[in-house]
Amino acid sequence: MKFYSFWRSLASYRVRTALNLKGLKPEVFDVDLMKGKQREDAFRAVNPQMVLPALSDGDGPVLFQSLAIIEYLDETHPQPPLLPREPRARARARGLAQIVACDSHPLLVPRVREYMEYELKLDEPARLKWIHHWIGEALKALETNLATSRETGRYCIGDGITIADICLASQAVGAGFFKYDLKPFPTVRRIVDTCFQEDAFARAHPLKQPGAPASV
Ligand SMILES: N[C@@H](CCC(=O)N[C@@H](CS)C(=O)NCC(=O)O)C(=O)O
Repeated sequence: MKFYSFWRSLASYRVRTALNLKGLKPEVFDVDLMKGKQREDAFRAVNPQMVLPALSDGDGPVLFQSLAIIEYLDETHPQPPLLPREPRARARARGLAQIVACDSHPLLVPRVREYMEYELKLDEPARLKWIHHWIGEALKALETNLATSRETGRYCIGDGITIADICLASQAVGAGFFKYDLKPFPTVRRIVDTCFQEDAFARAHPLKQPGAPASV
């Protein structure tokens, strides 16, 4: 397997966690988002969307989009499962994951931040206001769901790690990157702290990757 990623990429962090949980060790190719390497021809040939992560498995087509890649890994390496078996619980796991990966994170990615800066000419406080707003909207939705659902356990769904926990951890790390305070979200914090105690999450953490700074 070839895994195209970058230490700071939250979507790569999601896939890296899933790879660790499955005990998979792909060859890692670093694409430096801070140097704009995702837009160079070499990576454009891998993923025409010019975003991370991407994964190639053998000689099959390159896979893209973190949730699609995680579900592929789950289907091809079923243990440990990253989706609950029961259909309603599966839908809830996917729904929680999508709050992060489809509704919040896409509003903060480099190309959106760059568009705000260079096209819309928004200054840094305005850009940060946007980022904090959308991080907070997702966290409020996640906290309310997790705190009020009887299905919430040690993790988002019962006592087993799912795709929802992988995404929740990436939301928390992203909040940290942008200095967004998690104090008002006790259930989110409890679950994320539990995840971080797991080796698969700890080893996948963006700041533990080669080339990452000690803090951001
Ligand atoms: N929805 C995508 C997100 C892809 C994405 O935007 N990735 C970011 C890094 S986390 C990226 O490569 N951005 C490059 C850019 O915005 O130019 C997924 O979950 O895989």
